[in-house]
Amino acid sequence: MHQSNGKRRSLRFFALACLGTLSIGCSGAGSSDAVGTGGAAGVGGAGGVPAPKTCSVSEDGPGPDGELNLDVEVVAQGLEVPWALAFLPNGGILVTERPGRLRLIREGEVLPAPVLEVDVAEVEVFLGFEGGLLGIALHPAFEENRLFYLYFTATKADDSVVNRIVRYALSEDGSSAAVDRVILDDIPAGGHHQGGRLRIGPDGLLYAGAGAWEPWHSQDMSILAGKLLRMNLDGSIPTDNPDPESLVFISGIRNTQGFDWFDDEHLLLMDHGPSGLELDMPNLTGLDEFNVAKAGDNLGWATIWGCSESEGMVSPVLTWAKAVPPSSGTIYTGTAIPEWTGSFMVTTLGSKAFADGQHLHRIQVAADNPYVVEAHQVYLREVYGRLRAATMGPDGHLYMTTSNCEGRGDPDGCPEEGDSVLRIVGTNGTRE
Ligand SMILES: [Ca+2]
Repeated sequence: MHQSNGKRRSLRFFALACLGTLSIGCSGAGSSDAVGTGGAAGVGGAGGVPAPKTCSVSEDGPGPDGELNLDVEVVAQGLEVPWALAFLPNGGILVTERPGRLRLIREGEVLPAPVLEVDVAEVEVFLGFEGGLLGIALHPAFEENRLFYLYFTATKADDSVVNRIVRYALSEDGSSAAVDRVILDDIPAGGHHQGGRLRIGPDGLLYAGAGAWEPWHSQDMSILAGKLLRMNLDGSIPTDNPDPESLVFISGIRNTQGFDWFDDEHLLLMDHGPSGLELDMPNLTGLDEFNVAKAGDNLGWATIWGCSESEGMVSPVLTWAKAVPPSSGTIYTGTAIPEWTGSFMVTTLGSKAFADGQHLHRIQVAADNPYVVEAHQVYLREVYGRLRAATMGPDGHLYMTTSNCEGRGDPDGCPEEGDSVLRIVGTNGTRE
């Protein structure tokens, strides 16, 4: 912990004041860090999208159940903590397994030999290590150059633990891959909160969610942890980044594993709320976040959380009193479930103690304003356990992975068939 005792006391007082109400617009009075009158989300509004200063708290569990019965298919099984998916032009699916293996799924079969084994860090830590082989993204010109990116946690020669983005070239038959180059190294890492999601944005650039193990990292703009990073495809800094000398695109993040683009300007971005222990406030839990964020926004961690506000920081649009730990998030672009088209679909990682935090969450924002949540619903509550990846497939269906073989939610939670890749292909009427 790198904060002074004085700072810690201030944060503790703030948290108690805020949790005492858990209400919309908890203003953070009592904290020297928060002014309660700042713009919060109100600093937005460019591009014709108004940005209201609203933040709502789902007080009573994760939300209402969705009304549709879903047709869910098992695409593949026998995996160990599959973290991210990438769809190859020939129909194959690359899937990362957190212990360090890249696997190829072909016609429903996971090929026995990994495409690649990555030497990932192993760290002994309370509740288990969250690092390993995490995100994957194909280069936009993959069909020509066979390049793809991986994000993983590595131990360096001096025993420090970092997150790293490396670019690889996939062999023609997809059975192996070779290092092309290191794209970004030395993202500070720890036991938890690795971030790890990689995506190519609508601008064709590479975005990486980097989590913060040390809370203070998120507000230090010279540190890559606790940020959404934006980089050219070779890892260099885009000249139109908010700071043209920095990869930081959005700051004040605790641990994002899921984000997508509402339009060219606005990202929908999930962040994890506090566990409390990291700020010496064991009762400060829950408050996972759905944010709308633009280039240069500061999402507030570890100065504000929940609906509290502070000048120059952007509060979430929706947060939950009880933990709904979000992993991936993707906008449903398919038409098989027309009611979902345009919705932000979020997989969540509840533990056994918060089992209704294990589900697929649908967040519907207004078609002309992402800051307005029109509805949010819970699907597949406690059906498949912990859900990790959420990715739209080229077939227009939503693919997900389970994450039950990591022992985090339930040491006995790993089924005989291991973790799975699932896809939702349609609906089968409505709930009774
Ligand atoms: Ca936040």
